[in-house]
Amino acid sequence: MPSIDREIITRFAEAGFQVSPDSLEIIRGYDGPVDHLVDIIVSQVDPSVFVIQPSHLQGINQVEKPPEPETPGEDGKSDETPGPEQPVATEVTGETVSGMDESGGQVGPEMGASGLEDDVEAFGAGARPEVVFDITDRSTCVGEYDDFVRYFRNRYTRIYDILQKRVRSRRPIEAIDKGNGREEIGLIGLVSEIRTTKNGHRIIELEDPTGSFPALINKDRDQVLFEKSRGVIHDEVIGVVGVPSQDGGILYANDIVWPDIPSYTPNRAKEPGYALLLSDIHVGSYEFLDEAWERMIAWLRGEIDDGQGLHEKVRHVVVAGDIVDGIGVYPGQEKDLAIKDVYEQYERAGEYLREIPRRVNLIISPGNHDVVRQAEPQPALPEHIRNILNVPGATYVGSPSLVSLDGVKILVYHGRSIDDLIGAIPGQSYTEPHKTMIEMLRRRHISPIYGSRVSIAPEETDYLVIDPIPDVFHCGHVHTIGVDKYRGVTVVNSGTWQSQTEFQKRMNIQPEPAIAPLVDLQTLQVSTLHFA
Ligand code: D5M
Ligand code: FE
Ligand code: ZN
Repeated sequence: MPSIDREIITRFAEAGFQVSPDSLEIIRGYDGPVDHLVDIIVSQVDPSVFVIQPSHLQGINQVEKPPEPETPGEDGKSDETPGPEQPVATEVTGETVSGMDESGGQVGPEMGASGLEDDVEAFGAGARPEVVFDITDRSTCVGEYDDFVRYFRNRYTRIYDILQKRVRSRRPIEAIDKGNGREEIGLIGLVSEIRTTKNGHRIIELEDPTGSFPALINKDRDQVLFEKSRGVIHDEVIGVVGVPSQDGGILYANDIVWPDIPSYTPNRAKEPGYALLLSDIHVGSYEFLDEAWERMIAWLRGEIDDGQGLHEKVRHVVVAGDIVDGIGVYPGQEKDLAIKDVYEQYERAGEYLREIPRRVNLIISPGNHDVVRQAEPQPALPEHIRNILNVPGATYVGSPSLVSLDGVKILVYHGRSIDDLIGAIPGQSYTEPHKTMIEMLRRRHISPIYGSRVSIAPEETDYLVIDPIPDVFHCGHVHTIGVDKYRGVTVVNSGTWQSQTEFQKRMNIQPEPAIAPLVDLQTLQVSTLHFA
């Protein structure tokens, strides 16, 4: 295989995509740097895509080349006029240049082949985090029909195993007989449809590997059960206990059982140590709160007294995604961007992260603004982005992933599915993200709904199933703080370091920025530190 092909394939694989042979040929014909092109494609392609096809490359001729790397000592200006072989000069070019000017001469690592500076001291002096599970480098899916069948079967089997002890008189769907009007049976199924009859009763269609069967929740018979059934959502796996009708065509439901977590005794660290939970830094946005960030750094370094010497015990900093603001994430984002080049955003993010004292372990997981496959589970940031970030010693994981910090298992997930779940489950809101995270724990699934805003990559194993039970569950994405305990699990949404953007103002999203939750790994108590 020609090395250029290998490079293209590798770059896409790092970002969690496969490339069709036809696309490979088109990309080969592009004369700019492959990594730049791949990043642009990755950040713009629809998240539901698993294989890059020629139709995804229609704008390829319009992809601009990245600005020439700046060398320190130069006047900081890069080539404003595109080279003669570059026919298209859009508005973005000019903006990119002015964005670069704003960073002045302070640009840290040079962009280029590796970008890595050898003399940067590595993070993490003590016990290292242990990655318990993570999709990174294990993606197997191509996104074909069979992959989805296999994926949902795996979801079903894994949640079945959790549910089976709690659903009495279990029966596979094909073995349901005509009822005698008394005898109860239990079904475990994936919710394939939810509908309301013309009389207002609810019908939940359940699927297992042997067939499909409707369960009826009568709105007049049991108010409590009917209310409970409002929380049933598409594609989750639940148990329903009830009595089959006399003709064997429907199940009259008496109870709904979620896989939920049992009352749980969490692991605790043996030695004193804290984990600082961050997310949604959004470097590159005009709204990134650099002053608040610097206050947090000053606290971490012991330059601001918190009265309790908390900073000394911080052993880990976990970032749950949206390190940078990215490009092209929402309509009109250019207007919100102080740095309009995504590589430069990562360079700056690296500078901010390198201000963190080196004694801590830095754990970095991606979000929907980062340059990586958008379909979940998201793999870790790819190698060339890590090189630009240049924070040696950091542990890069996917989203979700389970990481053990001094024996405490923390489930890190950006939180995109919160958008879908808030819309689907009654009583949820952006101001209380911990409640929605608890709904994920109850369903033992990070992102049950298929085909809504979150797109799911049909991996061989459903990495989105919550098993084993985490000690701490950490999300971000919604830019609001939420801290709670649920049956022994510590639930934290770590907010953001970005104040309200114009887009968020239009969408009526009220962020709570510059608050950092700090988890004591010995007691699992959470303090929230305010840096605004
Ligand atoms: O998401 C930040 C917040 O903004 C999060 O609460 C979701 C919300 N959001 C993001 N995009 C949209 C759209 N298109 N509609 C409604 N709400 C949205 P972040 O991913 O960090 O930018
Ligand atoms: Fe965000
Ligand atoms: Zn996000």
